[in-house]
Amino acid sequence: MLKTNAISPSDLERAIEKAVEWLLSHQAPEGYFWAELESNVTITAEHLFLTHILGIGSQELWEGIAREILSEQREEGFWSNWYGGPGDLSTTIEAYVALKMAGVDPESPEMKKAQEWILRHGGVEKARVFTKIWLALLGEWPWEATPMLPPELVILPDRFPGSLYSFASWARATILPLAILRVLKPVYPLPERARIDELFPKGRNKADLRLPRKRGFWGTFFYGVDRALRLYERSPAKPLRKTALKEAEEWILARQEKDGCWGGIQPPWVYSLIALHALGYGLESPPIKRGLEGFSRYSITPETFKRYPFLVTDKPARGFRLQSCISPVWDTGLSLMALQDAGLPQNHPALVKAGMWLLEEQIFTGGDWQVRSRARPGGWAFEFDNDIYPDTDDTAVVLMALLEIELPERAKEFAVKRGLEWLLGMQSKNGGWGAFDRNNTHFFLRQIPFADFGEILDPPSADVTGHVMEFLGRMGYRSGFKPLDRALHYLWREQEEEGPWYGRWGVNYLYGTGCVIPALVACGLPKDDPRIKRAVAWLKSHQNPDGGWGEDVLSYHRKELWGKGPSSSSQTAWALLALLAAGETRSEAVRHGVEYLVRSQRPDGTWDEPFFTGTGFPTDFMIRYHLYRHVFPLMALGRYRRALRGEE
Ligand code: R19
Repeated sequence: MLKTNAISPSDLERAIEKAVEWLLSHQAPEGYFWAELESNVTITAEHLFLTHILGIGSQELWEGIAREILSEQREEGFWSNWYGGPGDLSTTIEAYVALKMAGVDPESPEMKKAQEWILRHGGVEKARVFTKIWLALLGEWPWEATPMLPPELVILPDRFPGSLYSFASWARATILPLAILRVLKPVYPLPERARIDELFPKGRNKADLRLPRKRGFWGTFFYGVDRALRLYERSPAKPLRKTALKEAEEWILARQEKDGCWGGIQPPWVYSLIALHALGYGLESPPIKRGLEGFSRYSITPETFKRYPFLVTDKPARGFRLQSCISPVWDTGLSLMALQDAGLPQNHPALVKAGMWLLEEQIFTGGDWQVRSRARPGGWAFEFDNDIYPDTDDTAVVLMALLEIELPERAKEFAVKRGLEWLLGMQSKNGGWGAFDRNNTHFFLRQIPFADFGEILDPPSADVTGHVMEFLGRMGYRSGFKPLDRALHYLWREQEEEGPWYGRWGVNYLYGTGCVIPALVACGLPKDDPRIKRAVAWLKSHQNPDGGWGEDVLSYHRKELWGKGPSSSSQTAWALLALLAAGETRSEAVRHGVEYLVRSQRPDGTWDEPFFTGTGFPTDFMIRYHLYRHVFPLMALGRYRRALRGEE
């Protein structure tokens, strides 16, 4: 074993103190914590497309967008979906089109390199369905060469397998406006100078217009359904069409949130605006007006830091970029957990202020999750305003964060009671928890031709289940409590042969395992349970020589990369959280991991981490939470110090 200069107790103290100070200096006056949620350039490029479609693009905005997109281009000419990742064809096409529309010279070296890269990788015809839909809107791809999406979906009975509610919350909110667009087929043509003939390898007229065909019974089945829908589309009489379009429109209008967004995320938001516009809603109509205004809180421009000087990011505002989603509730929950682990007293004003803010954010109104669950409302959502879509992950973390803070006793008790009740009512039949819905497990739907990107389902995952169970454990629930026993069974079924758990919303096995082990121990499982030991052994055997842990995004595709990659502060912390929970405080692995964190801390008290360690959808949509590099190391160091003290 490598011998390193051991860090002294005072080094540890100082590291924690500096990290606490840094975090407290980034608290909003209202009490919350908020960091950028970075994704990829498609979100920003699509914003340019939106402004073109609505006719509201300004030269200044488009130049700002172009600057942001260009600054993310890689040497080889492509754009990737995460730091250090491979080029992504659809992302590169969208970036190219946006730049060309913004007026970047197509003969410039940047554009030439991008164009050549796109052609070498198959061009427009190999892009994902979402990209083709954008190009159809811009008149650069035939609407006919996109999958059918019948708006009649909205009138299928809710319990019907394949109805709207069989899809994940984000998928149904996205699919419905797209279904409207798919039948209206509006085109908002590009000016001649911005057209993209140069992105078709065999020329525009020889493009392969066939749908990507999926294998297996359901693949063939849905391919047949698509053919049948095309026949139906040609028939002059579509008795249900008018009703369906009206209902789809109503469905969309009813789901616009207070701040004008849909689902708190960019895809349903832009498509809903375009669909409403295509249905005849003007720019001054309330839904479109509010919808457009809402984007200001999701975008990052030089103005942003005047309004939100506390917003955490390590990227300068070069112009205009858009976040796919925002995470203030999540950031606040995690920050509170970290500050408490670091030993702040429970009546500290920063904790109380943030706790009060979280109490205000609890959602007592209904939402789409009610179609599959009879629970009373009481959850939290990820964003400021996303009341129709609370999620179990945020709810569990917020509840853990609130449990010990000194808040008005009755208010806290009520919040915890209703949060707990909501979580219990959201448990899936298989014992686990999905993020936004219960029993969202109609796996055959993954074979529809539309689904070539991301995830259209929200089945239970080990990481979310871990968070909920850790909360139950902290509440004092133990084996014998039925929901907890069912959840335990679920987790044991999900454990990999080698010991770790898959990370659905974080990269990857380090995240899953970092969520599950603390949960198991919180629920009273013995630390020497052989299954916990197996996970501990796996973690120890994946520690890097520098003492840290890291895991590459490509671990989602390649087993030999599980738990492997350059060390990062958040992933090191996840491994430590698991090891500390498992009673490994005095182990060489923990000591070495803590040293890595202390040594890599910046003089200002925070950490650097370029890696994307958050997951929207494994490899298709990766996210970088700009507080992960800070809150998780602080949690780990705090718990380490507490464990040492506990032993003394
Ligand atoms: C903690 C809390 N999490 C449970 C919430 C994490 C939210 C991550 C941000 C997700 O933002 C999105 C969501 C959806 C999309 C899509 C999309 C893909 C397929 C279909 Br069908 C519809 C939409 C594309 O980008 C997204 C970003 C960790």
